[in-house]
This record gives sequence, C-alpha cells and structure tokens, in this order.
Amino acid sequence: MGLMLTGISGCGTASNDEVSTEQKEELITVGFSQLGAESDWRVANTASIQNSLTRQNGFELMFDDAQQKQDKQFIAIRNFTQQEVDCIVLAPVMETGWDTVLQEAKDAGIPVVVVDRQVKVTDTDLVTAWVGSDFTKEAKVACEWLKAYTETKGIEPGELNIVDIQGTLGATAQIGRTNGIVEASGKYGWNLIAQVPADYTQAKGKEVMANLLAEHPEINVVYAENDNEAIGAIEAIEEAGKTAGTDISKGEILVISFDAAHSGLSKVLEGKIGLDVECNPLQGEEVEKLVKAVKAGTEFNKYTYVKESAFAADDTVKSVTVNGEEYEITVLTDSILSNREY
Ligand code: GYE
Repeated sequence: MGLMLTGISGCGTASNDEVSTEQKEELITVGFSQLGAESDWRVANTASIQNSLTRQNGFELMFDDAQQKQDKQFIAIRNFTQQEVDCIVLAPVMETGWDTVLQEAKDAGIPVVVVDRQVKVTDTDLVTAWVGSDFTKEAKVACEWLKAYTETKGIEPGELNIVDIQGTLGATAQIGRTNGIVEASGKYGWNLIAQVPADYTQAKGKEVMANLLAEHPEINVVYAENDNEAIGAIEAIEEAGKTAGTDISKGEILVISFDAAHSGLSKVLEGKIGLDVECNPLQGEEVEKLVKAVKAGTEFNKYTYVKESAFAADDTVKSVTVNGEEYEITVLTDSILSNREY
C-alpha cells in the first residue's frame, strides 16, 4: 500500500531514516495506539514494541500515546483506519467500548492485534490476536504468597488489615488483580478494609495512601496493583512516620506489588516491598511475529500469554501453588536487579 504519514495528529514515525519509495512499499505499515505513559511498565512496553517494529525489521510504525483517555484511542484508531495501515496494534486503556471503532477497522479490512489488557467485544473476530499477561494468575501468586508468608510468621488471618490500591478501573489488569485480593480475603478471613483506584501512577498512589493512612491507622498490608502505586504508597507511609517492611508484628507495613520493573524491584532489594509479582512488558518480539504472520497469512496463536515470575525480599516462602501448578518465588539479589532488561 502507499504511505501517507502526514495528517495523523500526535503521531510520528519510529525513525526518520530516508528510504526510497520502493523500499517503503515493501514495509508493513502499523499504527500503534498506546494507552499512555503512566508507569515504568508502560514506558518499557512502548520501547519494546517500538524497538521491534523498526524499518530494519520491515515496518513503518506510526505511534500515538492516548494519555490514558479512551476517546484519544478512538481518534488514533480512526486515523490509522483512514490511512489504510496494514495492521493496528492496540494497547487498550479499558476492556469495554471498542465495538464500533474496531468494527470500522474490520470493515476497512485492517487486522487488529491487541496487546497487554484485553477488549470485550460482541464479535470476537474484531480482534485478530492478543498478547499479554494472565492477571488473574498474578493475583493468585500474590495472595498465596501472603497466606504462606503470614502463616509462617504466626500471624492470624484476622490480624491482616489490607488496603487495595487499584489500577485504572475497567482495565483487565485491575479486574484480575482486584478480584484476586477480594476472593482471597473472603476465603482466608483477611480484613480488606478499603479499595481505592489510583490510575497506576506514583502521584496518585501516594495521595491515596496518605488518605488511607489518615483514616485507617490499623493498615498493615498494602496490595498495590502496580509498582508506581507501590512506590507512591511507600512515600506516604514514610511521610506518616511509619515503616514499609516485612515485619508486621513490629508494626511495619507489608507492601505487595505487581510489574517487577527496575524501580519496584529496587524497593524489594531495600526490603520495602515484600513481594513483587512480575508482569512482563517486553512484548515487542511477539507482536512483530504476530503482525508478520497476519500479513503473510501464515498460522499464529490467537492468544499468547507471556512468561512471568515473582520476586521476594526474603526466602520465607520458596514457592506457591496456583491452579495446581507450582511457582517458584525468587529472592531478589543485586545481580538479578542489575541484569534486568526493564
Ligand atoms: O501493571 C501497570 C500499567 O496493564 C499490565 O498497566 C498493565 C498495567 C501495569 O500501567 O504498571
């Protein structure tokens, strides 16, 4: 197809290298609607996809950052559709609301590869393929760890006073992680005293936690639905004169987080986050393979789950079992941290 790279508001090409018209004709044009830049995870996810969908790898990439606004994602998708890109890559801010805009892409014959969170659409054919994480499993790993950790330390379930700092409401990651803590609290007899969304940002995480501490001085566990919220919460804990750490019996507040980005893991190493469940943002290579297979008409899996692990501040819990499968809990070390890709 011919290329029209101008006229897309807020979009830019991944690289400005000069290529001949002939070369351009061979490139696979991709419009990538990224939901935002709210977290370290997101920044790593954007970079991974941009680094895979390069001209060198045969792509012409148009990128749009929607600043966590679904309306902006609609505009970006409509622009990509109008430009007749070969493929749209969508990292959706929330699950619902996509039927119309994805139908328009389908009507224009443009395949849509969804990454990270999922979309809930009536016609499942609106999504060509998806790659991302199993958020429900991540939550179960976190909750089974908390159960094993507190049991080993001789803390009664009824002594746990947990707050859940939620992600962006309606996002698959939020739904899976929130459901996990709600279910486990019910099942194990923990007190889930509050659930407040903080949009996955550090600033909001801090603000929410400061308010929660003022209202509920008895909090001894923070279940933060991503690293940036956890880091914000730790700031609030310390500003309130309390300690983020793993010794609940001594009045410390145990923080559990998700992502295992470098910023979060450095808090694990300091002992301020007890457990950080990995959520792998490095989806670029998988997206590259998928888009190439879709374009070539060769076989691909409709759903791909990325591999993930979990990191703890100490070795109290060595593994947890979720859905009959055993997951190793890795004690974080300096060398693991310095070798992390994100
Ligand atoms: O955990 C968080 C980001 O959807 C998995 O979104 C993603 C989440 C991730 O903002 O840091």
